[in-house]
Amino acid sequence: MQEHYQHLDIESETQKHWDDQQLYRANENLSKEKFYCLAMFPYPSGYLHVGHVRNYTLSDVIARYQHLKGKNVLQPIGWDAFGLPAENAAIKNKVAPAEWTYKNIAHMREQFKRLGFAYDWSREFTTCDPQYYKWEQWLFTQLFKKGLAYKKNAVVNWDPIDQTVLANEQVVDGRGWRSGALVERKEIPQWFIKITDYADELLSSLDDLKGWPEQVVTMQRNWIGRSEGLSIRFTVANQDDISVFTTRPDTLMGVSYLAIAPQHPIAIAAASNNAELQKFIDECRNIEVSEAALATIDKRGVNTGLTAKHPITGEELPIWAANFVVMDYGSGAVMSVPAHDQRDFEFSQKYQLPLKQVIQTPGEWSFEKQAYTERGTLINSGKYDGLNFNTAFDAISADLVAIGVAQVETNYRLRDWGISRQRYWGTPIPIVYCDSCGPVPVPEEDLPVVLPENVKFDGVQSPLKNMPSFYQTICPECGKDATRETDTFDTFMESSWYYARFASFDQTNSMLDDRAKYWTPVDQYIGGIEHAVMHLLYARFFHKLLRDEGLLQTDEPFLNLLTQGMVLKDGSKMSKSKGNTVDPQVLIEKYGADTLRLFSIFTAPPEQSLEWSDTGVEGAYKYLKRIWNFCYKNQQQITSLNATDRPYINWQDQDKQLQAYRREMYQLLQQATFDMERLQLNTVVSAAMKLFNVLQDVANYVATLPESDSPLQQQAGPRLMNKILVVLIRILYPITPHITSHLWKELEYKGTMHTAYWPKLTSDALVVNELELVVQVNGKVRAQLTVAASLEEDAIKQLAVEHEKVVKFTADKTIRKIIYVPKKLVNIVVG
Ligand code: ANZ
Ligand code: ZN
Repeated sequence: MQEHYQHLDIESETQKHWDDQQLYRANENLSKEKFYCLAMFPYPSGYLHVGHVRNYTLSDVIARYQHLKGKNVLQPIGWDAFGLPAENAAIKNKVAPAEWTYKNIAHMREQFKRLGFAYDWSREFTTCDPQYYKWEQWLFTQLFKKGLAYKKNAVVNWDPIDQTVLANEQVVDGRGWRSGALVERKEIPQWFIKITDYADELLSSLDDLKGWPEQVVTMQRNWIGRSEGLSIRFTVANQDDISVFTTRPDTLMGVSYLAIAPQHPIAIAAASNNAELQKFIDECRNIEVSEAALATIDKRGVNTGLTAKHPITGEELPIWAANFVVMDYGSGAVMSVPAHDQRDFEFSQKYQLPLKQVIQTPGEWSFEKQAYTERGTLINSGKYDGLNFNTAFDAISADLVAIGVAQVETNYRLRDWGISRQRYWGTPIPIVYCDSCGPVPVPEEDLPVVLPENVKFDGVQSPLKNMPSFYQTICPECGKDATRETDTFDTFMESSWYYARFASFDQTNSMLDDRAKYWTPVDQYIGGIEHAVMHLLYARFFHKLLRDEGLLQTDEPFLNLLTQGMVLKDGSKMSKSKGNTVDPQVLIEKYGADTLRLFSIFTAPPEQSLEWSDTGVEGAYKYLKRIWNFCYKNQQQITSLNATDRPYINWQDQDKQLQAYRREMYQLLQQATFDMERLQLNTVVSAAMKLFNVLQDVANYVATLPESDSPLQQQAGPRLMNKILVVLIRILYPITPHITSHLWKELEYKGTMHTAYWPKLTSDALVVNELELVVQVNGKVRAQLTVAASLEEDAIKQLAVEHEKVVKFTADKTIRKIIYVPKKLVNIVVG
């Protein structure tokens, strides 16, 4: 054993051993429980940053821990290779996106290897490989045949100078990033996938995602945005009826006007003899109407001059075209209730439209200032007076349904997923346009439609658009001349199913096979909160599409989700422009991968942001050096102990102080195990650090013990030291796998680190320092719980809640409160 901790030698030697032995190759094994651990795959930007270090270390720690627990673990890695940065680099540096991307991948792969992640490298793939995107194209053609993929007009950002479509990221302050031209909005035909067909299921199966952060579930729920309401028909003299969608039919008697979208057919019809209205409609065409914008835009409108009949009072209500009404939600028309809706209120103030209060306010309410938007008891509503929201909703909808002017309706905020991109560096959309047959999907035997990689950029426009060798083809149905679609897929398509492809990575006959049914769902998924909506929603959607193709058998792709926090420097996000980035490569050289891994795990709980600090990194390095030095000093004693058969020690008969140290070890092990399970990984390191202190205390104490005649007593001290060390090494292994694997070998422990198990708690270990607690549910005793006395309150509560005898009484209830009376009882209050 080397006297000093030589991280570079140790790490390269260990990594070589892993590679040679192919230790992390995964295979299907039905005799073991599987564990699929996955961190969101990286975009090959070209260099490794500290955010990567954190993200992929978290995943690796979990994967290695699950392996120690005896699970059959899969941890793969690949590259999310399509996307705009490659194109921008191509335009700037005159290098083809493919070449740029492959070079970046090669560089980053080496950097990843230096960090010692337990990947099954045999499964590595990149999404720009035709063998990968072929199956995405195939799936698209299946969706097309099922009517789940369709084409319609949609608005894009148009750069009038470069004559090209811009991605949102290429629009800077409303101008094209290269030309500086004011970006226009233009309608062009684009492909969509019907995610709205799955809206209900995407919403309801959120309830099954118990292992997801509540925050992410809520964001998805809001994004899908389900609204239950009523569609009400208003008649308009000499025109078609106008349907409005409302979630507040209880306010029907407070309606003072109708507001319709500027693109509403009635507005367009009315504009033919109303120049002011026509001008307004034209102006609105160029304004973006995002959800967020809607609430805050300056409310504007024009009276159409038409009126609509109130279905109950018969009153004639003015119809206004208004910019706060969007055409593609509900029916593009609103019954406006200024007293109880803020947008309607602002509009009515501006155009002096009447306001009628129909909901009682709790106290005084100044209707000059704002609307009262809470639900409440109805007033000024004739026969409906006195009803509350629910009874009014039911009564009014029953009456309107009875006279045939309304129906109950559900609407979603979620829109169909527009997947066409007018960019080059993406998966070609496998469609051929034929004058006789229309759009024809490319047949399976002609897939993949390969993206030409050797291209030159002339300006920003996709080279495909000027490449007859790509787009000229013949129709697969009638054989006549035809042209290919030159748009490519949104790159969220590739990241929506890669997790499943890792299982069937080398399958050439189908998109997925039975191995995907074995490995999915992913047991632990790890990634940034910035993917809370789009990526995670699209992947959930794809999982259901693949299930409905018969390729998968579960409903959800990711069982547990960990969203790691950001890495900060001096309190702010690291960025090249701020000049506060840290290059992990330099630190790997100087301190080693283990130090970097240890630092990024120890410094903060996984979900919280991590403040980068050079002294922190230095501290992690010192800790590993101290462990190394301890092992070096005691190597002889330990290896000789490990070489002999060791007689059984009855610890009850041993020195009281040694017994106390032994208990401490098991308490720390219990804490570390508990924290590993709940992914509170930073405190696993705290436990390991405390354990190392105990180890040193034991060593010092043993040195003071007098010689004993009993060989067993003589051995007890060293045996305990050895035990603590081998527990410590295994607790640290998932976090710092190189040094621990190396020490395992040097100290001649049985087998290898790879075949070792996570240390078990010995049943007698905590005897003296254990607590017997009573667990109650709603005050009734339901279980007894034995815990280490040192266990923290949170951990105790959690163990109580998870106790099998307790679960029976809480299963279908909500836990309201957990009361802990120290050393006596835990009372779980459910309702
Ligand atoms: C009358 C009313 C009275 C409304 C009231 C609200 C409060 P969510 O929950 O988002 O579904 N609305 C309907 N279609 C619209 C469109 N195309 N553009 C803009 N606004 C639209 O919101 C439903 C409510 O948003 C509907 O209920 C409607 O206004 C408005 F005191 O109807 B409400
Ligand atoms: Zn044809």
